[in-house]
Amino acid sequence: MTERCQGDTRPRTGPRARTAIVLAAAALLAATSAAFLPGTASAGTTLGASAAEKGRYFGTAVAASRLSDGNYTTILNREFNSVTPENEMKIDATEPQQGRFSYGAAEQIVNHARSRGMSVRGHTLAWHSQQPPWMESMSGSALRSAMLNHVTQVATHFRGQVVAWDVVNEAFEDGTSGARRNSNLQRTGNDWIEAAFRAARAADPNAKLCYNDYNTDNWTHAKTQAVYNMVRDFKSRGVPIDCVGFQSHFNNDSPYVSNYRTTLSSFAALGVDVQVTELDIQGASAATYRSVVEDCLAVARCNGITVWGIRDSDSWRASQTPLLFNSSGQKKAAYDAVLAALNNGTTPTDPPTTPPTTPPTTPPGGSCTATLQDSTRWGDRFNSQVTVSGASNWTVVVAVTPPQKVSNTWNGTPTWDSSGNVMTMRSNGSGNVFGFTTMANGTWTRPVVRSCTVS
Ligand code: 9MR
Repeated sequence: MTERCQGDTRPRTGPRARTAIVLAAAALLAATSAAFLPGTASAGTTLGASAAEKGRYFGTAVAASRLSDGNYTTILNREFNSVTPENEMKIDATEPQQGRFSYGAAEQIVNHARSRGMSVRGHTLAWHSQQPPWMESMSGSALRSAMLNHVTQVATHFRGQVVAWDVVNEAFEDGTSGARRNSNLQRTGNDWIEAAFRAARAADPNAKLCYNDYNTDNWTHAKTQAVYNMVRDFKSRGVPIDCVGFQSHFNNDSPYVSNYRTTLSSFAALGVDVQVTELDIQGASAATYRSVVEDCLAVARCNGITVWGIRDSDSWRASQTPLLFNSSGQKKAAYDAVLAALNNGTTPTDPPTTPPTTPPTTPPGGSCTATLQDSTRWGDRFNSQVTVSGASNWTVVVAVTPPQKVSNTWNGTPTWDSSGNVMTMRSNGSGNVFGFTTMANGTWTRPVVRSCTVS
C-alpha cells in the first residue's frame, strides 16, 4: 500500500409472540398509537452504544494490518459500531491493475465489522489520489470509462454490505477559488462527479451515496460554499446524492470553527444526510471534541461520526496525538468528553406521548422475560429498547415488519434470518438491556418480541 497522497495539497499537519394475545396487543398498539418515550439522557458506557441510543453510529477508520493487534481489536470491538476501511477500498488497493480487482484486505475489514453488527462506510470509489499507476497515466474518454467501470465493479462487489459510499472524494480546490480541483478526472469533463454517482446508484441501489471532502467545515469558506452549490444543483436535477461527508481533520492551520453547526445544518436543509467522516483534532482538545459531537447531535440529519483511527499511534498524524485513545490504548480526556456529550445529547424531534410497552413474553421452557419499549422516534426511524430479566446469558428473537430494516443495534450481538426481518440478539456481557434502531421505510409497526431463551 502506498502511503503517498498524490495531489494532496493540504498542510501535512491535518427483537412468536407465543400467544395470540401478545400479537393482538402489539398490533392494536401499533395501529392506534405512535407514541414514544422522550429522548432522555442515556447512560451508555461505550461510544457506539451511546451514539446508537441517539440514533447515530460512532465509527472509526480501520486498517486491516492492525486487526491482528489484540489491544486494537479489543477497543474496536468494544467501542465502535461503524468502520471505514482507511486505505483498503481505495482505487490502488481494489484495482491495482486495470480490470484485475483485489478485495482481500477490504473484505477482511468488512467481515470483521459485519460479523460483529458494525456497519461499514465505503471509502472511496473515485478520487484524484491513491490512483494506481495505470489510472494516473490515463486521460479523456478512456479514463472516464475506466473510472465508471471501477465505481460499478467495486460498488457491485460490496452491494448490500456497505451502508454509505464516499462515491467521490476531495474534488474541490482549496483556497478562495471555489473551483473544482484540476485533476485527471476533472479533465474528463465537469460532469464526472454526477456520472460517478449515477454509476454507484445503479450498482448498489440501497446504499447511501456521499460526497466527501476536507476543509469544508467553515461555512464562510469558498470551498464549503462551492460544495454546497454542487449538492444543491445535484438535488435540483435529480442526481442521486444522499449524503455529504465532512472529513473534519482539525489542526492549527484548519481549526474547528463555531459555525460548524451552521455548515452541517445548512447542508442537511438541502435534503441530504451529513456525516462527520474522518474526525481528528490536533492535540485532542476535549472541549473541541465535545463541540463537534454536540454540533452533530443538534442536527437531525447528522447520522454519524467517524474518527480517523483508534489510538494516537494509529493516526496518519500520530505526532499530533489527535485521537481518543493514547498509544497504549487508554482513554484520553477527549474520550470522556465525547462519551458525556453523546449521553447528555438531546434528540431533535418528535416528542412522544404515552409510553406503551408490549406485555412480557415468557416462552415455554424459557426462564427469561423480554420486554420491548419504544424509545426515540425520528422522521425516518425509531429506537426500541428491550429489557431482559431472569438470566444473563439470554437470547431474544425480535421481528420487524417489512419493509422495515434494523439499521443499528447496541449492547448485544445480532444475527438475522435470511429475510433480514427477524433478529436474534444474544447477550454480549453488556448487561440486560439492549436496543436497536429500525428504519421505518414508511411502516411504523412496533417490532415484536418472539422469544426469550437462556442459552
Ligand atoms: O489515513 C490515510 C493514510 O494512511 C494514507 O497514507 C493517506 C494517503 O492518501 O490517506 C489517508 O486517509 C485520507 C483519506 O483517505 C481521505 N481524507 C484524508 C485522509 C488523511 O490523509
